[in-house]
Amino acid sequence: MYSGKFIVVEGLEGAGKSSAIKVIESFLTRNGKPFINTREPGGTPLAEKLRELVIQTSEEFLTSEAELMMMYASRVQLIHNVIKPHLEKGTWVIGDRHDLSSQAYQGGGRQLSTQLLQTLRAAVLGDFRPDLTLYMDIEPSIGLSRARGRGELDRIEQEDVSFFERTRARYLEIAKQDDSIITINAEHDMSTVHQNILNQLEQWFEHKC
Ligand code: T5A
Repeated sequence: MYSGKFIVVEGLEGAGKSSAIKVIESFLTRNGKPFINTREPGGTPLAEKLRELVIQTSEEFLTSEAELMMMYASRVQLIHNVIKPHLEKGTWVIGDRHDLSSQAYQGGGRQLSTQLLQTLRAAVLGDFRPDLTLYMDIEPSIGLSRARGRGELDRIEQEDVSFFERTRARYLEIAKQDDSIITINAEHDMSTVHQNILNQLEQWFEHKC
């Protein structure tokens, strides 16, 4: 349908998404594919404002439902104004998180109902999906200790470990049922993780591009 392709990197905090994205960028450059990067929540001026609101700690309690709606408001702005126009003209898009994050964090972590998530996704996204998702799987305590090493924790990162265990369980459950999601063991050392990503990308590219 689109001449560009949409590759998404997903995973818990500290899973190594940023460096995984660099591996994808060099792979696309070597293969002569023009690309842009996006992040969620965020990626447009309005969506970046929503990101600040949803990630920063504030005095007012943010309900799980409002959190979910803000993720989708940000996502639909990004898809409509940035992702689809680029895919249409043949530019590839590398997404730092996308809809799977809502399924895992708000569905698994926050325990919002599957019915609410499915209804919202169908209404807002229709059948728009990434071509490939690399899910960086990591034990929450390892990811969080890496994230802590980077500095102050944001509102969501301050959740207790059981929140991230539920989030991870939902990621794994969905990844098992969807063959456009490839799970990468993110607990290995960086060079092993990067080599695994590269192997998966090469196989996928050979079959789908
Ligand atoms: N969210 C988002 C929702 O709840 N619902 C949604 O729908 C969406 C879209 C977004 C937050 O919003 C939530 C999820 C998040 O809580 P974010 O900034 O996009 O926040 O995401 P974070 O996960 O917080 O980003 P991080 O920067 O923490 O994660 P990364 O990018 O995975 O981690 P990275 O690459 O910076 O690595 C962290 C540290 O670990 C080291 C790195 O050098 C770095 O110091 N590291 C390794 N160390 C050892 N071995 C390895 N293999 C390593 N890989 C990386």
